[in-house]
Amino acid sequence: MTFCTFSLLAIFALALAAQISSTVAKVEPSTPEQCLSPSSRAATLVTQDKTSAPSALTSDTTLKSEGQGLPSPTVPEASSLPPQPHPPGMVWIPAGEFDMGGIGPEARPDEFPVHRVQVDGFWMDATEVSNAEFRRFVGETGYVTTAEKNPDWEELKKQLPPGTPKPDDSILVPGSLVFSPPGHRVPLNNHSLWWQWVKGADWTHPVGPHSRLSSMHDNLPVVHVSWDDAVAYCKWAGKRLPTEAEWEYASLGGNPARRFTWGDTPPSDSFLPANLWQGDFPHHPQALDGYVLSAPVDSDTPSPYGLHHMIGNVWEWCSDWYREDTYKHDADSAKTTLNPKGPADSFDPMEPTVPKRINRGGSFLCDASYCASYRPAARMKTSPDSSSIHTGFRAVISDPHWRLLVEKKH
Ligand SMILES: [Ca+2]
Ligand SMILES: [Ca+2]
Repeated sequence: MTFCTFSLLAIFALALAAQISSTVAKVEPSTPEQCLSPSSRAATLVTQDKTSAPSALTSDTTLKSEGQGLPSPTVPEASSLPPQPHPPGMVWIPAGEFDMGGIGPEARPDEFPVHRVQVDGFWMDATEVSNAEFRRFVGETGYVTTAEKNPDWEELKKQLPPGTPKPDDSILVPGSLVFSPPGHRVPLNNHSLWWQWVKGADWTHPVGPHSRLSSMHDNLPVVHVSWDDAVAYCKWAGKRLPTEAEWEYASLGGNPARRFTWGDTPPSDSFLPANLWQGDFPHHPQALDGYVLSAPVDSDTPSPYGLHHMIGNVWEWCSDWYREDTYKHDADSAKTTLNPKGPADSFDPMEPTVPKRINRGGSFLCDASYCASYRPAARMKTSPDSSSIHTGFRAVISDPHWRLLVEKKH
């Protein structure tokens, strides 16, 4: 069975591995099938011994259109939508019920039991939040992202096993996680072989201090944003992050729960339904879909609800805390769970000291040989202070809140 995990603890785990790896033994999941994204900034930094910029990627990766194999868009009839005005850049997700949870051989234990969930209708950003949109937020508010600030050791050590020594001050500097493909085949049970904590990597420097966003990258999804950053953006925009129930329901596009959003056919080198990984993971990217890294936020064929890149491209933050037993409680508590908002706290047995939030949808790094997280039911968990090159977000708003926002603006 596979699991996806991404946390600040794992970032620190990349930071001082040679010195104290024995004190953070929980950080490295043991089976090759696990999705070994570092899910904790704290753990990555306390095991970090190299912080150079990756050499095999640039921020100028060629981007082409894609979308083969997706259903034709069938956006809900105008007559079924709430009255005008509609929020710009958002699509209406009509209220409904669905079976939430894993389907198919790739499903993981934390996706069970499958249970009936009902959600109210809501507006959802048609795309992942772009660099241009995030720049507007930063320009108006002066907001500084987590990756651009010095990590606070007093906060980080709360996520680490007692007695973990403080890393050198040279480690505790602004930075973020960057995918760095090794030059040769590597064992899949050690994510530090393809993830690097890169000093100076942040949303405007996606692969490190020597890369810099320009206007030609405006339409790429913003990355290197922590959950805290995503929530701050949503607050500014008058919106909120989706719950994982809302996210999963919206990804299905009005279809019954299914193994993949497009049906039962797994992605392959000849079937490219989303911006995922092709080639041998992680050392030999082939980008048969046109992209090694992220694609423009609206570059694929939209889903039946008009949503772009729900699957693949970049992971998307959700509002919920992660617990592996969330569904068990939801299934026990009611025949149909109404608008579930997740548990009151977080617990990940893989990293018990690290609280984590949910990410959904998979990214340009997802591959069948690894964690197959390009499924609508796949859950990833990441500490809210972590950021990486393959995680972004999109926002939602209820119709009543949108009406209030319109009133406030007039
Ligand atoms: Ca790709
Ligand atoms: Ca996505």
